[in-house]
Amino acid sequence: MKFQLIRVATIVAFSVASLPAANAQFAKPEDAVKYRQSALFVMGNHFGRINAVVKGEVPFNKEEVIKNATLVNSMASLPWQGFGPGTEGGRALPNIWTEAPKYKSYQEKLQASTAAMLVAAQSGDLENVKKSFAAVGGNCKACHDDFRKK
Ligand code: ASC
Repeated sequence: MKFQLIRVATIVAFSVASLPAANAQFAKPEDAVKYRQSALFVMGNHFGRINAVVKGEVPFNKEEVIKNATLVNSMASLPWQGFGPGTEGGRALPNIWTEAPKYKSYQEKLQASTAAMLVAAQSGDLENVKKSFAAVGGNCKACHDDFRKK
């Protein structure tokens, strides 16, 4: 009986330890949805601040753009852990889970482009910033078109 219990406890412990990290980090699926929406919101907000510079609404200040590009680049790695198994909902289309490799490739493209935007910001050349900004925006849009509810 005691041996049985230890066996069960061991199996449970190992099963929990091998759960995907995304599940371990959120108490309930709604928390994962909230997390990913929050991360995307913060990313969008800082991207929007660069947009204002690109559109000429706000004067180009290299240090400010570097700050915002750094934040966009950091945030770009976060939302995806909020799309774990069993977290369907919000504006997420079901193909996020059925076309996982494609979804992942979009994430990677986005992250490559946000890293390039940061490099562009550091160059201090507004034309570089504009080009790299457009590339990031294109990646945001491509993913929204294919994976976000209209
Ligand atoms: C933004 C923002 C997005 C993207 C997207 C680009 O500023 O919040 O989600 O740009 O609209 O097409």
